[in-house]
Amino acid sequence: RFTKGELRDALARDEFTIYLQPKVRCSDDCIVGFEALARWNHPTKGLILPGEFIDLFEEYGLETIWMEKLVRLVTSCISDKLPEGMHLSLNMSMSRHSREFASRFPTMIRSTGTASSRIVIEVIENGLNDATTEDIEMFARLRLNGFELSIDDFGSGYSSLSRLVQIPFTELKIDRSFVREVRDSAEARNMLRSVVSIGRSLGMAVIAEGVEDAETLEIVKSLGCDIVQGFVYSRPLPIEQAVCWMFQSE
Ligand code: G
Ligand code: G
Ligand code: MN
Ligand code: NA
Repeated sequence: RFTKGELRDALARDEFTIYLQPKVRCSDDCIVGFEALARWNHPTKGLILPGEFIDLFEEYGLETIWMEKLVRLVTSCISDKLPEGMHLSLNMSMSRHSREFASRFPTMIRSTGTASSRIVIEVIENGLNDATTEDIEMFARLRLNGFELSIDDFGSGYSSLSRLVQIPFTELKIDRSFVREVRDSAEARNMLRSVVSIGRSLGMAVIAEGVEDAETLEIVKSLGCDIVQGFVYSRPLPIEQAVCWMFQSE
């Protein structure tokens, strides 16, 4: 477990970055965008995954510093590295600081010149349990300002289905734990088919995440998923490598 001092110093030394994982459209196998995933290039311990530091940012009051960095990385990636039309997804928690920060997204992004329609804001389903009226209004404002909104890890949390109606999500990401089961379980396939139908009927793009093999890929395609994200296409890669991968797979 890292101390506040360690994380603060690492932020100051700019040791955090993002890796990118492609999102591939099922209908034509085109890359539609990438998800940005936080990574720590530790000087002695090597690459550290967000499970070991993301929650600590919140606990230590360092979240805003990371989010400022994240927005800089995301907007510069969009304008310098990605072809026109491709989007980049970022993850936000539902902590107080992170919600305050997100309410400033529209002004912040406008000043960078990046089109807000190229940014997808992913919120994990479980974070929405205690969403207040103000939170719902904040998401509505983000959507009105052009941002795409994604409900992440859907099916793993306990948010009520009414959240799906109250918040104008444009994308629904089905949790890996369901996707993993579809090859071997008819129940999981039925569940996935139902979730696809819920997402579709609410006008959302449905993403299967955590697809690792060709057989699962065929199944989630046949069940009507719009987009796939998973090791079957690529692991999350450093920015430059992701860009190379993208041009090679054209
Ligand atoms: O990157 P990995 O592949 O290990 O991601 C693990 C988890 O960390 C995912 O659930 C993802 O949503 C979360 N995560 C990754 N990057 C960020 C980030 O920048 N902010 C927040 N809040 N969560 C992130
Ligand atoms: O934000 P979210 O929890 O959706 O973050 C995606 C997480 O899923 C990251 O930790 C990423 O490394 C991981 N991931 C992406 N594709 C796969 C996959 O095909 N298999 C597994 N096991 N994990 C994956
Ligand atoms: Mn995510
Ligand atoms: Na997820």
